[in-house]
Amino acid sequence: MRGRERKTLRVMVASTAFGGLLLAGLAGAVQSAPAAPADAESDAAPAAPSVIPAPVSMTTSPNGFRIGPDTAIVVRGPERAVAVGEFLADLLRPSTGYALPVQTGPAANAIALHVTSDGELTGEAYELDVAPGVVALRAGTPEGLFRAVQTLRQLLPAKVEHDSVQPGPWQVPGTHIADAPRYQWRGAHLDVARHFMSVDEVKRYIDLLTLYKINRFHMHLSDDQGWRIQIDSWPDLTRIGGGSEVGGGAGGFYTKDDYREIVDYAADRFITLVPEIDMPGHTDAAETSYPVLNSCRPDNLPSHRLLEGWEDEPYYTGTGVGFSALCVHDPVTYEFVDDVVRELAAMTPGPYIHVGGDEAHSTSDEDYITFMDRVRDIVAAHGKTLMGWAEVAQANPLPGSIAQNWSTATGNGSGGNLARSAVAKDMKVVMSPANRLYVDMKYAPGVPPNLGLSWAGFVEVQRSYDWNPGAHLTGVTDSHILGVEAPLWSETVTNIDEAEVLAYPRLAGAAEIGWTPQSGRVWEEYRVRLAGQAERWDILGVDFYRSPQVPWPAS
Ligand code: TNX
Repeated sequence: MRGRERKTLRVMVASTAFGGLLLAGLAGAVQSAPAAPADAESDAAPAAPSVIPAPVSMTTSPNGFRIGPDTAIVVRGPERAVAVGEFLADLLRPSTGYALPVQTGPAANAIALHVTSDGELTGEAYELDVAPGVVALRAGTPEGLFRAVQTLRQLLPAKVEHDSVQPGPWQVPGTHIADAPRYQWRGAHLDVARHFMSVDEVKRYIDLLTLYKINRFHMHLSDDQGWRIQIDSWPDLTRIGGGSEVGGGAGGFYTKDDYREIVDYAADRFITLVPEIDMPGHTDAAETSYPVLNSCRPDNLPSHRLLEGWEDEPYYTGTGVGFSALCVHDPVTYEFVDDVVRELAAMTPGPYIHVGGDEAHSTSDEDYITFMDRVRDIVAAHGKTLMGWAEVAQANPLPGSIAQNWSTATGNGSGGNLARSAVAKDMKVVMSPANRLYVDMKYAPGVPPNLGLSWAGFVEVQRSYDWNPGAHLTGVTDSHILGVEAPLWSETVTNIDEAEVLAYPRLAGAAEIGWTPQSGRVWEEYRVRLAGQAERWDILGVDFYRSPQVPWPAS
């Protein structure tokens, strides 16, 4: 879609105040806007923008804005809004080569960032207007402004992502956007336990989440194959338990300073870190570190040493699940959990602690409930909201705690019973159905080679995108659903480049599922916008999967 054939993506919106959007349905996902006259001034945009997630409402007009040497970023709002202005400047300066001062005074050619208190815009909602001479971003919070900045970024040519000076022009199409998310939870999960990822790798992953307005980053910090977070009161968790990973590699762990660096990096991008310590199963690395945690097993051995073939192995480096467990009836277990949760809570500014709870196949149902009810009280005592995989709904979590549904079931299927139990217990639900949102599933047989699993089936890009979280499970509707999250388990993934092959393009779709109203999401239109990301990903060095379902430009 080139030249003057510009198009308008329009989710019909009737609103008197932006706070109360009335979606009037999608009148043809993509509508042609009148072609610009042949003599349209040179500020006309060169191509229709491919914004992901699609904004609630977006119209384009012939004339736009050009960033030039005299452009300034003008911020009105609290200090945090100035930081958002600096983020935008840091993004634009390397490729444009312009000074782009961030200032509070007026400018002739301004990108204006304004936190308003008129009450119509709340949370992550924002408005963005682009016209000759001015780009105006308005939101009720710095967070909303930050999301608006990601939209502006995608309205600019992809070459803006380069870290060296590029030739202009730096044209932004004339646009009016009014936007706000469907769900408050738009998450990405990364398993750093099966294979360790360095702080820089994790930051790189966060950078890409940022572009798509993802606002939760869930780190799976412990599993059978490795313990990844420093806990001062149990130092062998990392000294011993940090030293392994799937396949026998060296593993690794985050010091508390490393962890805080990740927390801060995410927070600077308005992303809340959700740390997970998996229990009562998936605990072999902890058991290997501390024999005292093995009082309930023969010879006080860590679980893996009771598995055939692993009797003499110092660590578990395979990919089986369900063989390990904390000892539910030993008081030391709760001293351990309390210490870990206390230290983790103290270094985690976000309100959530994820306690895993999945695949506890070596723990009886009765013991599981006993254990999780104790854990519920521990997490509450440290001032945090409990989150767990949907199995936690077997126990008695507090109202308002969160169940993460990973079942492949739909409709009335029994796999949805845990999520329905969660609803019955006044929990909230985050939807991560494995056959839609698990980005560690292969796309197709043998694709990509040597990466990904297929226990939940093959998940091509359309399958990943084309479903409605609010109509997925009978009895689990939008009033119970906090949002969506795309997990990336790392049994087969040894570094962040491999992670990206699996995550992209599907993670962009997960972000849109979480943000864009259902009526604004149409696969045939989305695949065209997705193709529009290719140039940006190429510049950012994302080794994404070129799905045959998507009309990618020739590379
Ligand atoms: C199931 S889903 C798991 C993980 C695996 C994953 C692989 C869930 C809560 N547990 O232990 O890594 O499948 O796809």
